[in-house]
Amino acid sequence: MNYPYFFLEPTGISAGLDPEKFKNDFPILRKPVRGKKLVYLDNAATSQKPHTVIEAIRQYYLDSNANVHRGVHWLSEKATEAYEMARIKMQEFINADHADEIVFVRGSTEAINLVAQTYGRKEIGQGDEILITEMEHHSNIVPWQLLVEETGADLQVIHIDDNGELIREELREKLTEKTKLVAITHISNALGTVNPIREIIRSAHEVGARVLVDGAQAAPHLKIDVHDLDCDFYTLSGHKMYAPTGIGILYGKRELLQNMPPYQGGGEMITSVSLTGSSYAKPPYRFEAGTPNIEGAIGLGAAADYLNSIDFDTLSAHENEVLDYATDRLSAMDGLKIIGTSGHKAGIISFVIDSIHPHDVGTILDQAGIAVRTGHHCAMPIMERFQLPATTRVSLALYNTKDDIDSLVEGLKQVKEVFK
Ligand code: C6P
Repeated sequence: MNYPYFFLEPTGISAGLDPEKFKNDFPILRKPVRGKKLVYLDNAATSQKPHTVIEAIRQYYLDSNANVHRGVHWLSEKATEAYEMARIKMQEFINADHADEIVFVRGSTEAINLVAQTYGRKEIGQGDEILITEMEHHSNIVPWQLLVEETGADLQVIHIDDNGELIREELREKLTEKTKLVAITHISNALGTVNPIREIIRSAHEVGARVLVDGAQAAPHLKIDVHDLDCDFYTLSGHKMYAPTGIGILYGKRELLQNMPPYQGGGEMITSVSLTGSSYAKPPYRFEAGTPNIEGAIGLGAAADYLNSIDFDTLSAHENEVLDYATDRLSAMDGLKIIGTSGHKAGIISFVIDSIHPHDVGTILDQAGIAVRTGHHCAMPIMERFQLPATTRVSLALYNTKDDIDSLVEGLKQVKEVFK
């Protein structure tokens, strides 16, 4: 890869994975919180950002800030070059066949709404079915509820078992020729379950259904290969994979995007406009109305470079080792119950402890400098399934270590002490 000046070559990362060295790549991790060493275990909400991402954005503003696709001047050319290079980086990151299959959006939420409001409105109608699962984030439920209200289509749901895995028989029963779209998460944000999406995509295609995969939680943990998966749409939120907030991508197969109407109207998504009508640009520009998040796209490209510089097998092995260690240590605690016990998990552990409210757990851990998320995690149907109001969730990134887990366990002992 030839790095222009705004994309710094990621430094100090190689196949041998040294998480302590990774911590040095993330400046915020060296800053104390409440006078304590920060133990950041809320990565599924948003990850911290490496120096190379922060620096790419800084360099962009220092050297080439201008609007994209609009100016003939030097700065605008530089900004456009950086923005389009970021698209190519994301194409390569997920192994899409073409750069025009990558639409920049705000994140997974916007990507799913875009598909619902364009592909969905055009292709799905009365009598058709959309198949989702009980483990979806609200972002992969509500857009489809809005669509079925509008179109008269039907929303079908695959439920989960006590381990937090999809019930396969329901998949077989509910996937029929009426199914027009399957919308499924790659990894559950509240349970950590990794779904067998390759198999689901194949089964869906056999009945003629299209598949949207919500990859918000997968991008930081798994190597994503949309060509190999053969999914029709894949969504991704940059801020969970070490990039800034407010940027993500929608991947769509070229022939699908080409047949989808625009999502929003405005500048840059047209080929011509008169007062009586307009014609629309080709994808991906048709779906990128208005001035885009240029700095975000550049930061996302830099995050893809950062992840690409690490061998994914080594990364997964490290994260799984910390996950297994955390699972063992937490399971050994009296009164602690893990919610989501699938054998196929990545980076996430939800739990309840005694009858202590998760918000109290989170507040006491915070006093010790430990950041976790508590609540329903925007996955209320999962809470209902396990008859819980909330859980405490620990979510890992590549910079987390077994030491972080030891600190967590010590923190939880303090929580138990307070509520003894
Ligand atoms: N989950 C969490 O703490 P956005 O907000 O658009 O970047 O991502 C939405 C989203 C979609 N799908 C899944 C599986 C997700 O986990 C998320 C975001 C965060 O779990 C914030 S609620």
